Amino acid sequence: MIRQRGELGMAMFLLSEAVFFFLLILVLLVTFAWKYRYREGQPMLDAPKHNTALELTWTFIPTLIVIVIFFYGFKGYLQLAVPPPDSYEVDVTARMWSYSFRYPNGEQSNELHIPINTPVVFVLSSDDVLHGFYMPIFRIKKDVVPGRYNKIWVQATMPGTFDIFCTQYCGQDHSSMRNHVVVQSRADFIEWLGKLGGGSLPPVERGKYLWVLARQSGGEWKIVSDCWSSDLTLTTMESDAPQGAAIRTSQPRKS
Ligand SMILES: [Cu+2]
Repeated sequence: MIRQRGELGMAMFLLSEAVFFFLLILVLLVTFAWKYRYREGQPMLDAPKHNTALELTWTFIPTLIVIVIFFYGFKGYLQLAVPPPDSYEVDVTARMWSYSFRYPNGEQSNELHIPINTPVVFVLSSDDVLHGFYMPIFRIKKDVVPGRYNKIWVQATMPGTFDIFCTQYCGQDHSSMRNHVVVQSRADFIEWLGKLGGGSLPPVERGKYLWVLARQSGGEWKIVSDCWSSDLTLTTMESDAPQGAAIRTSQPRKS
């Protein structure tokens, strides 16, 4: 997620915190080094060996602080890990050394396009080895592991074209395994999706694909709204689900 506001505040907080503790530790270090420096003729005193009150204090207070930090961290982790239920779903397939993207209407592209202000969940799979799906602009990175589906989601808040990288060394052309994500308005996105039109598959294959898609999703298949899909076939296959909601589930999974 792009959070422009708040990011500067967070950076200032971290910086001031770092400066505060740096100065505190430095001043205490110099002060005590000076105060307890070696002096000729001064008798050596016994150092204190045990202080229950002190030890309880420095155990419990940090424990409480760590619990609070964990609570906020876990909240953030859950937000990152669990996509909103109405997310738009894009399948990302990684292979040596490129990405391809498949949208809920079955269309496929080599460049990623997503609509703005919409939660988009990426279902990651690999055709061969381990890759790392990384979009620095959204501060998200997730491994693409052969034999399993990983998920990561974003909600873009500004339009533009941004980088996608692979972060796992996946062979000879790993460094050229780069791509782009184009964030565009919903209208532009739908227009672009429509232009992929008829798609990458020949008609017979496409029919088969749509049939499998509808069969696999069974009763679970909820939506296909006109505004999201250039694909009327799927909409008419729909039986009792409400019309006009966003697309939920999508692609037939490789078995
Ligand atoms: Cu890779």
